[in-house]
Amino acid sequence: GRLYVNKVFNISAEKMFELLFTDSHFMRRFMNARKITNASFAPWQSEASGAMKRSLNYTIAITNPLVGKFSTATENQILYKESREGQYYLVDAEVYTHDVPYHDYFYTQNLYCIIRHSKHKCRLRVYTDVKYKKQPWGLVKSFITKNSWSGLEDYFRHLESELMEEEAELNQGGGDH
Ligand code: YK8
Repeated sequence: GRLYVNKVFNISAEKMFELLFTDSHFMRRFMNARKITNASFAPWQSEASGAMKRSLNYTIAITNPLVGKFSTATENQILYKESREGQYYLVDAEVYTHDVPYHDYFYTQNLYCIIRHSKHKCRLRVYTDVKYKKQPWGLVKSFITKNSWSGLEDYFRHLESELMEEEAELNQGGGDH
């Protein structure tokens, strides 16, 4: 896998979780900018195991000329029970793209880790992996992997820069941040 984001933000751990994992204005805006449409968010629900789960459905616009222009996607998120409100959040997000070639062979796993640094600071880490449900032919596999990495790199670079803008907005004006 790859570590796409590893950065300390001037945003509390609680606020970071709210920005990324609730139906926040930030996420709505970011999805708009990424041309992610028809988004539906299920609320977080607790599981017998002590973890929380929710799933999202949306349509993504794809710029890759080898693929159609859109794909529907399902993202299943698990907030691990080891998470501690305000301190430490670990979210496993598995993304299935339903309308791309070889969609039944692979999915993407994004692990988001938010760690409290101090009252108003947290570290965000995002660790990403392309997972295979069945083994495709070698050439196809390298094709899927290469195309996935480039899309993911672009997405997380954009997410990091939007979070930096949000950080600047939240911290301006000398409020209680
Ligand atoms: C989530 C991983 C692969 C997929 C795409 C597939 C190409 C197919 C390869 C062929 C288009 C928001 C990606 C990048 C679409 C976007 C997905 C996003 C960024 C030629 C065989 C959507 C995070 C996420 C996870 C997986 C990404 C897809 O929050 O290349």
